[in-house]
Amino acid sequence: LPKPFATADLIGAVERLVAARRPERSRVLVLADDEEARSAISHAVAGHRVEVTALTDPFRLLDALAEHRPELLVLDVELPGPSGFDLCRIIRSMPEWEELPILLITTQQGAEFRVAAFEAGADDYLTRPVLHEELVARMHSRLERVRLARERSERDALTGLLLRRPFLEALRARLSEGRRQQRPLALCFLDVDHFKQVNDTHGHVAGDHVLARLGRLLTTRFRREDLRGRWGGEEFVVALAGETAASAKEILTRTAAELAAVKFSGDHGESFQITFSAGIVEAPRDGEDAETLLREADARLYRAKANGRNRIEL
Ligand code: GH3
Ligand code: MG
Ligand code: MG
Ligand code: MG
Repeated sequence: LPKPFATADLIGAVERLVAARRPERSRVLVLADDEEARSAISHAVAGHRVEVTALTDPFRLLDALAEHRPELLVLDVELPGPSGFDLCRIIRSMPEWEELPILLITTQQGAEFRVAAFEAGADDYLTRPVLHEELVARMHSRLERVRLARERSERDALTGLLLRRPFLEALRARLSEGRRQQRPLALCFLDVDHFKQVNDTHGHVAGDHVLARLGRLLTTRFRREDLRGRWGGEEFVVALAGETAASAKEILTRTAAELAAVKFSGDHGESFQITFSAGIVEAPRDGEDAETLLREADARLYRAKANGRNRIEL
């Protein structure tokens, strides 16, 4: 179970919780040749955690996409030179921007226009005069979809935990936050014991079940702001900001006991139990950067295996 907070830790914990939940600002690129459209958009999104970059020159669009990497493009259809439709088609033909949501703004009405807009690859459109509330609502629904898709792409389907790369990125951010606040961070490296044998004896389906269950335990038995990842196969990583290696060991020992009590069932109806081994390191004591810490945690995990498995080494 998550360890109870001392009163003195409570405020810091709440602050970290809020920081962890606060979504980043979404990046929106707007291409419109009239000041009215651009300022309407900037006004409409003010205070909505959206970062707007406005552009007037259609010939600068591709450079601006590369530079700002927006999560949504708002495109004026009536432009001097290439129309919004043309630009839409060009962007859609580039693999890099295949999935970028495009919202068209136009003065044209009618079914013929709407068909042409979607055929050019737009996701949505608005007719002028633009209603601010409607613009914000449409932008946010697109951005929310983008955010959810990105979150899903960062997670492993079987366990729901972070994949290696997103875990590493988040870990680096936590480490530098820890350095600023002069707080420790515990990093645990886990590996299921004799997992090859689990697969061979009880079948792959049962093996997958074990991994999913362990993923769930790691998700529910740690604080929401702790980071958990599936490093690969049957290897997992957990980072606990503000914890020492010793306090992380207490938490992980409870998780190990809980896992050991689970009765899994194999291919032939037989039941079996599993254990894991782990190595734990503490920043900054054992290292400052992610690579050093992971290497040392892995070395301690290796020692746990050599010392008989079902063990946690500091
Ligand atoms: P040790 O106690 O030393 O860690 O032994 P082990 O058998 O757990 O280690 P080993 O690295 O030899 O075997 C890991 C096995 O994990 C081999 C691989 O087939 C299996 N594995 C990796 N990913 C998955 C998966 O997604 N599902 C299942 N069912 N098995 C997996
Ligand atoms: Mg115009
Ligand atoms: Mg392994
Ligand atoms: Mg193993």
